[in-house]
Formats: sequence, C-alpha cells, structure tokens
Amino acid sequence: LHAVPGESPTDTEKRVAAEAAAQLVEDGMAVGLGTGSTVAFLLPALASRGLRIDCVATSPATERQARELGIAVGPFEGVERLDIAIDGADQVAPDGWLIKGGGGAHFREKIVAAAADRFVVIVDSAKPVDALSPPVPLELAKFGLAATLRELGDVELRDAPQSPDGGVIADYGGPVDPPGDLAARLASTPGVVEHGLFPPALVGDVLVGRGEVADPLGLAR
Ligand code: A5P
Repeated sequence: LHAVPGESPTDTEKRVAAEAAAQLVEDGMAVGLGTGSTVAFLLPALASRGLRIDCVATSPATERQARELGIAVGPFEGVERLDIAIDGADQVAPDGWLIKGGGGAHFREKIVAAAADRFVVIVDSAKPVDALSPPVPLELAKFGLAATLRELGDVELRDAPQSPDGGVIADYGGPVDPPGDLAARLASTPGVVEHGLFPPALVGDVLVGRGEVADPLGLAR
C-alpha cells in the first residue's frame, strides 16, 4: 500500500479497503460491482490485476467507469449467480445490518448482493456505527406515489432523477431500531420497490479502512 499525494484521509481509508477487496477476486470469477465513492477506488484496483472476470454493475456510473478501465461488464439478465459482489455502505451496525442507498442504487445493489456467494462490504472508518439511524433510502413506484407516502409516514423525496429502473428515490426518516422490524414493514408496504436495509444474512465480510490499513470487522451475529 502506498500513500497518494493530496488524498484525503477518508479517501485513503476507502482506497485501502477497496484494494484489499480487489485481492479477493480470482481469475474466471463472476463479479458484482457496487456503486459509490468507495467502489470508485475498487475499479482501478481490480483493473490493475488484469484478471479475466465477467462483471455486472449496479449503476450506469459504475458500468461506465468499469468499461473505461477495460473491465468486462455485461447484462445481469442471463446470469444466475455471482462468485463475489463488492460494494460500499452508508452505515454498518455491530450485528451486520447495513444501510445502503446513499447514492440511490440500493435496488440493484440488493439484487446483486443476494446473487453473490460472497458479499464483501468496503467502508471507511466512519461507517461502522453503534446503532443504525435514519435516513433509510427507499425506491418507490411512481404509480400511487402519494398514497404510498401517506402509508409510510416520515418520508422525504430526493431531489434526484428517477432510478435507472424508473423508481422514485426517497428517504425514510422514522426510527430504524430494531432494523428487522422496519425492514419487514417497508418490504410489506405496497409501492415500496426496495429499501436500503440489508440484513446480516446477506453480508459476508466487512473490510474497514482505518488510516492506511484495511481490517476485517468482526460482526456480533
Ligand atoms: C449507493 O446507492 C450506495 O448504496 C453506496 O454503496 C453507499 O451509499 C456507499 O457510498 P460511498 O462509498 O460513496 O460512501
């Protein structure tokens, strides 16, 4: 690992976590690529390994950056499973619950994570928290939006374009704890296409950048 001149301490932590995750990818693997500023450090680290891998991307931004770096990205429609998926997170609870979707990509990110044999989360040291707190990103159907908002209560629409899948990106601002209860409520509310709570069962490893070192986070589950 080497220092990059002018890089912020947070970016260094994102980069070292991303570089550690890139080492987990092996020749011939099917790989899911997440979205966000931490994944932006993963893609060059992966490209520099020169592996023969087939990737699916969780957002147009990731797809674009990956292709520019020469990483093969294909459609996800015909791919049944992935060997590994690597993605960032907004918050990581001690028991492995995550909040994701700060960049609005959580719908695709959850499908990709669920399809992967191993889902690796890469974060800087500000992301592990004692308890999850709002907001929880949502993707909502446009159809019936006002009624869905009324049903959910404390939700703010994001000033963002529709998701690549046509959904409306919003944030739930009510209490999150216990996350399992909120996840069940959100999942059973018609009009909620997906929410940004990821259960511990989805999470394989969490790699945390601390200073210039990436450490695995021990999860209490
Ligand atoms: C994208 O919608 C998100 O789920 C990101 O993975 C998450 O917000 C982490 O992003 P950063 O790596 O930019 O912090």
